[in-house]
Amino acid sequence: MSVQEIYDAVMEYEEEDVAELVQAEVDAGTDVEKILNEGLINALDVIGEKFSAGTLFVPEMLMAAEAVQAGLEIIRPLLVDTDIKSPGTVILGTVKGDLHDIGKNLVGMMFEGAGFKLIDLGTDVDPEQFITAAQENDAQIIALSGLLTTSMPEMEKTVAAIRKANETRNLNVKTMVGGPPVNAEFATKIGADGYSVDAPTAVDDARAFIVAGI
Ligand code: B1M
Repeated sequence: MSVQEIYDAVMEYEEEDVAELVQAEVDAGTDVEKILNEGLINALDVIGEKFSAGTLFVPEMLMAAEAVQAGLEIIRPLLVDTDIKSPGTVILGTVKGDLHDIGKNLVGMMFEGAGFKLIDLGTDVDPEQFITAAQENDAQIIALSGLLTTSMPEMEKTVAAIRKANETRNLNVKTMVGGPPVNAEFATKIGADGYSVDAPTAVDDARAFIVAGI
């Protein structure tokens, strides 16, 4: 039994095996970060490279994603169980036109693990849905995820709509963006308040906004 076996099972799209192997590693006390990064996420990176190279296609990419999701479900309780007092409320979603949700789900789990109240709007979320959810839940932060290059203009549109709502609709939220096509420079360019490279950093950055009094 090893983390390598988890990686291999993802590469073979063996969803049930992934769940069982992750559970076995968790039971054996293996570091969750190691299971996550070396077993699950690493495999998806290689799947992505093979997709780019044309050696596998969307159905295989989807089966690998489902296998990873099965592993994440086993890890979820370890990431989200907490007694920490809520630092604030975060609205999270993948922007319009983009259906990728594994990274977003991971970000959500880490927010929950840090005690934040999380409203996860899912994928393919349009700007108005983010704004309405923030208003209804008195949120401090809206976090946008996107994996496609075409998600970048959608993020820009969404951030612009939120900034306008901050000025005209009695909203007071900070916007954070993340995902492989974006970076800090892009975040600044579109007027977002922050960019976070990964899930733990997103939590630290959100905490910093709250501590700074938003
Ligand atoms: Co898609 N896909 N996909 N895909 N897919 C990519 C993204 C791609 C890079 C693959 C490739 O070509 N190498 C490519 C995008 C190219 C581009 O635009 N530049 C691509 C493509 C082209 C497509 C389709 C267009 C394919 C097609 O239909 N021809 C299609 C688009 C569908 C749509 O969205 N409209 C598509 C579909 C799919 C599947 C449905 C099959 C599946 C997604 C299933 C799902 O999510 N439930 C899928 C998958 C699995 C991938 C890859 C292989 C893996 C993505 C992933 O989950 N990574 C991906 C290649 C790759 O990334 N290596 C690829 C693991 C995840 C943990 O990482 O999401 O980056 P990530 O999250 C990280 C950080 O980015 C950060 O934290 C996380 C880590 O801690 N982060 C945030 C993420 N969001 C954040 C938000 C924050 C902060 C940090 O807020 C503050």
